Amino acid sequence: MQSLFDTDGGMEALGPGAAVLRGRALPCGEALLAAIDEVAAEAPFRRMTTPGGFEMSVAMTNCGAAGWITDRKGYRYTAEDPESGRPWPAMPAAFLALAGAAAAEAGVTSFVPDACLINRYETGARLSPHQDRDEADYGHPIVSVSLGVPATFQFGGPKRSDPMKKVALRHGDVVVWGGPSRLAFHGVLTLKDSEHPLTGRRRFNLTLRKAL
Ligand code: MD3
Ligand code: FE
Repeated sequence: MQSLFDTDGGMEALGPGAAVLRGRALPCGEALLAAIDEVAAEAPFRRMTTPGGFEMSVAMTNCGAAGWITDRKGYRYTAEDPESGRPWPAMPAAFLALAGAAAAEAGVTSFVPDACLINRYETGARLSPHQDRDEADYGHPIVSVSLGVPATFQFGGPKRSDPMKKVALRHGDVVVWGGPSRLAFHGVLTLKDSEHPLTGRRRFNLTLRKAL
């Protein structure tokens, strides 16, 4: 049985508790992108403002019981989309199935996410290094799914000053971040101009979390 800490057989360890499943979402890529379009029809992508007053270059939306937002007041999860006042769209079944299967492959049984942040990168967009600390229980992993044009992801340790290593994340790559990697600093370098047959010049990233 493979676990987060093995590197054999299609699973690559990025760090302690972080496993890359290369191409794991390739068979369902078109279904995931269709589901993203359905979510965005109800809850459009928007560029949010950080507490410091900067507009993020990455456009975001959410689905599931809880959605991650930022505004001048801070970072948090909400049950409703602040733009519409309505609940976030339901989590598509294809997201739940992929997240559960990927977590199981990495040795985490019964992962049932209640929040999915959907990030949309256009050429020039970036995500500066940060920790994901707005969830109730860091014992649950985060599953990320990369779609569309490739990006360079950087990932360090629990301190901002820890050295960061770079890894390419391509269409269909799934990463399970658990254990000591759950609170690692991470970010995405400026997206280079390139094209993907399914998304044009864009990259989408799903982050599936148990937030509540
Ligand atoms: C490592 N998103 O939404 S996904 C984010 O590609 C975020 O859009 C990036 O960081 C993106 O918060 C990276 C990979 C990822 C997600 C969560 C992590 C890596 C992580 C949490 C802890 C450690
Ligand atoms: Fe993050």
